[in-house]
Amino acid sequence: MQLPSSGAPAAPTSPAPVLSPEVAEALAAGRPVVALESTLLAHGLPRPDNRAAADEVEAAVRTGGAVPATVAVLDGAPHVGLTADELDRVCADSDLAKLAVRDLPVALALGRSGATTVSSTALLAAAAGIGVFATGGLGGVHREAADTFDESADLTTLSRTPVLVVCAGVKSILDVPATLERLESLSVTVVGYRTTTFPGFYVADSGSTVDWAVSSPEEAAAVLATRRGLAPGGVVVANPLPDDEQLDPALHDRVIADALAAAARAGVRGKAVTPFVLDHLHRASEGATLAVNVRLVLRNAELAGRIAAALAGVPR
Ligand code: PSU
Ligand code: MN
Repeated sequence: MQLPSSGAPAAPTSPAPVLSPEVAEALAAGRPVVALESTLLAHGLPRPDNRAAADEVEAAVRTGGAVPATVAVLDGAPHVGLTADELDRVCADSDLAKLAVRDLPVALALGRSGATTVSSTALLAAAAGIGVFATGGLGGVHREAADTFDESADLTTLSRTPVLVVCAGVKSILDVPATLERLESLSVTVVGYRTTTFPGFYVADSGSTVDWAVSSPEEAAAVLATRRGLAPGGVVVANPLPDDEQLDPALHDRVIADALAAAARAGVRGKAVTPFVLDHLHRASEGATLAVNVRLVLRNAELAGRIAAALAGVPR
């Protein structure tokens, strides 16, 4: 299939992101690069296991045929592509801030450090000219949103940022149908990977469906390239775990209900909710949710690598 131009349209930010040497070289040569977020490492996975996961996720991008570029803010500088020492720092620091787009100006202006969420990673990836990005699950509409108004800035950012995000749907601690409705209102393109069943993060089926499926990395790349020519905003590629790799759905429903009740009892609010609930799940399931979480991120990273390779026109 002949794809339209593979380079990302310029979406410069000031200050410009600091690129690692490998990422700078790959981008200059037009080779495929995949952005990775750091919030899932710093706030979604427990220390010290998160450090090994960081390497595994980067290796999965390479298996897919692209160069990994983990994104974070270090001492006020936005970094796209981290060295091993920088990954050590992001994974070890228990005080690292969680930075969505609205937090970036403060961290950059005041010389602070932080992990980037889907929203801020998407912004910085686009600024660096990277079109493809992998995460675990998108943020979205929280189950109590009718009372709390808690909806992740991931959604509004994807409505204006020209990136393709590979994810296992949205985190199943959220209100999945409401999140899909918001993605529709925000005109974010959503496709399933080889299925119209919308995944439920830890489980293969969220109970919701999407209208479209792509059947190959080339088709996903063509959708992104076409979106860029049409309208601002991004593409979500929802990549479910295979049935035999998902969390047992009965265990899933039980531990999620417990974790949400614990968050409510503890009075956890705002951006602390997602890390609190993920941590509770990892402990309540004796590591089962953690293993599945890492597995789905690895699968998404590899698929993102293949999509980035297709976008760059690299034959595989
Ligand atoms: N995917 C994971 N684990 C995570 C996240 C995604 O497997 O921890 C993070 C992402 O960084 C996402 C954030 O942007 O959770 C959403 O947080 P909030 O609900 O506060 O917007
Ligand atoms: Mn929130």
